[in-house]
Amino acid sequence: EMGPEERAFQEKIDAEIKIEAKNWMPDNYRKTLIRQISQHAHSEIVGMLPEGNWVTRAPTLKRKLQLMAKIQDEAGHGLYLYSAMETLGADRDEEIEKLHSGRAKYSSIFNYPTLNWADMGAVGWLVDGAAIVNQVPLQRTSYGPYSRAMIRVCKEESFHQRQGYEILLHMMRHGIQAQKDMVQDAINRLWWPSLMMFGPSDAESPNSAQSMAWKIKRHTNDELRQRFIDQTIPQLELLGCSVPDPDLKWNEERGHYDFGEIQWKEFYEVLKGNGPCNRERLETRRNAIQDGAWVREAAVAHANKKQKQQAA
Ligand code: FAQ
Repeated sequence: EMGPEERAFQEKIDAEIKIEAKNWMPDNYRKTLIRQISQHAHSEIVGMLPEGNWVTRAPTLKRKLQLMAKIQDEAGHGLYLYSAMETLGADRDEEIEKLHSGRAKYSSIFNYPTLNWADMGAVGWLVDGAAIVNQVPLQRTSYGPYSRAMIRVCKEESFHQRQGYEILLHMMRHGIQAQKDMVQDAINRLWWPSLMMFGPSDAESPNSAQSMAWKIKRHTNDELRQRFIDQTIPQLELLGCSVPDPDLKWNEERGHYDFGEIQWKEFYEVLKGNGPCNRERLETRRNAIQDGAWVREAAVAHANKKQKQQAA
């Protein structure tokens, strides 16, 4: 049974009026948003690591600059999202501590290794591609600060997606056979994990129904996964590559691609911390925080000194 405050809140949602930080909101709406936005922020930050792996080995100066720019964009997205999360009263240090102690989730995709240069293309094309399909509707999410953050983030993600695709197209059009093989190998390894980014199937998604009613999510996990596949396969064909799915087939009647069964056992293992790189990713993040402690201390000391000088 809804109280009068909650009824007024739901009416606003139904009328597509954004909820702002200082507005009344149900506790669970706040909690759900803190959960989703913090996981999203952690994903952006941990998501820098698989690509960071290739900065020193990018094949040309231009590729290296592009890659560094992309990784810096992801850092920006993370900081932007942590700020959106703080508007809900969550504490950034606490949430980051949950990540470092393995109590917070981040996207499963970043627990897979990046083994060859074509992975930088495939991450941009598939991972940022999946991120865009998920995030374009989030520009209309009901919480104002999150929706506005998504507008800028989506613009940058579409640049990332194109730079990734261009890496692969270049290797396929101008590469030697070994380089073409690297492209196919990267797609083989990253295809299924990219589909898992959209989360469990609708029947197994505990949060979807309430998040849809609150318009935090605007489409279900399965709807977005299908949209991603439908728009990605023509791009795959232009590359002249294939995906490791013998069941992938255009279904004329549905007007969508049919596809094979996702290995959900693998997905849940990765969520439990048992993916190929989970431990390495968290260790890298913990070390980064420790190694950067002196910078934060110096910044605070400098700010204090400035303040004293101004007071004098
Ligand atoms: N990995 O009930 P649902 C990027 C969890 S893009 C790990 O369906 P929900 C850009 C889920 O949290 C990636 N965990 O949950 C980039 C829940 O756990 P909880 C980040 C997953 O929230 C590119 C449980 O399973 N994007 O970073 C995953 O309604 C390249 C049950 O699931 C976002 O976060 C998964 N794949 O729907 C950066 C987008 N899927 O908390 C660098 C915003 C599900 O109950 C380089 N988030 N779980 O314990 C969302 O849209 C939603 O949170 C979903 C999940 C769709 C991810």
